[in-house]
Amino acid sequence: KLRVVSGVQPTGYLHIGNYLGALRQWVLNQDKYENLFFVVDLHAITVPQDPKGLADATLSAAALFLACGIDPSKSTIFIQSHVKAHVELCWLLNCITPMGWLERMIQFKEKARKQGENVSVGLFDYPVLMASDILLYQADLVPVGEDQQQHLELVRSISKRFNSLYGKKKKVVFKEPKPLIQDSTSRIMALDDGTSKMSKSSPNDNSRINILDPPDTVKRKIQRCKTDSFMGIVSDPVGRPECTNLLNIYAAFTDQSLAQAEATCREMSWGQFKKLLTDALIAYLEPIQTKYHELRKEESYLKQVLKEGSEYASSIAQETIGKVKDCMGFVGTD
Ligand code: AQP
Repeated sequence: KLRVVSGVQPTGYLHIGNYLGALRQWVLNQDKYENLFFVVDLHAITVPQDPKGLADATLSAAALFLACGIDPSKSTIFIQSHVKAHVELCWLLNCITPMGWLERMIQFKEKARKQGENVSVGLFDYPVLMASDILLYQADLVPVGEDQQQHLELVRSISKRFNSLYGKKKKVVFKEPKPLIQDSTSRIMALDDGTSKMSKSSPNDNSRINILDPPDTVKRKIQRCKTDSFMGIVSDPVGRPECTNLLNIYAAFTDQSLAQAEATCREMSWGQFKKLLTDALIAYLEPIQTKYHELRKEESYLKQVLKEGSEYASSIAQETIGKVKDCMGFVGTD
């Protein structure tokens, strides 16, 4: 089986965009690939995090992996910082990655512009840590949305560069991972602006539906979300981005195509459609939330899954680290 690695940052609590764009697809592909899914807490601290908030968001994300249907007997689940090799490989790769490659990263430029002088070295180095996450496990495929494609290209370049610098007698050290392109309809936009991505770190909690939002909160957020003054509920990405996004969400949570959802909702008023959407979301999220709260009440099972996951991941990672250090000329301990 091809190996897939993917992660989620505990920069907040997971929302329905994370669910549709990542978790749901992970679950659907669980039998097809060999999977390693992790909560990338080391990535999260590239922007400031409150320590208590980070710990809770990390465990919450891991519990949601399970609650949403990741089966630990099929997929490996762990917390990134529990496998020390991520940091170790990151340093080794830092030393072969030209600064100019990182300076070209659009996401860094955008985030750095917002943060001004306080931007950290860690944020600049984010793509090299991502390269470590992937190359450590010799991943074949990495699920990426549009915004991560440039990073994955960089990971491939780092892999090539390392192989050409240190690969012995044409033997490659790292695989060159390929993108597993995500369906573009799974890109979910914010509730307060249909042209920007729903995001867990946005300061406005009303801009997203969190997977863990109780029914009343879902209802209130949908009631208040941005709409438009056109008649009918139809998809029109350019002219009616908010309407298109909400229709897309409705289609996804009722397991229909966009065209099917449009056929049902075309003649509806906003009031009728919002009621339908609210009910669909609440019904879909309810069993996930029940499972989640069970897992968080008694955390020993969750912690055991994470411990076993990190042990298994470490065993693969150590093999790669051993090879890499050997190629680079480090003296071993035995
Ligand atoms: N709005 C979205 N629609 C579809 N998929 C999304 N993902 C994120 N937002 C959406 C997917 O979720 C996975 C985890 O992403 P991440 O934690 O690495 O960070 P992100 O992509 O930057 O997600 P957020 O929620 O926007 O977090 P912040 O606010 O911290 O930047 C990825 O597979 C991503 O594609």
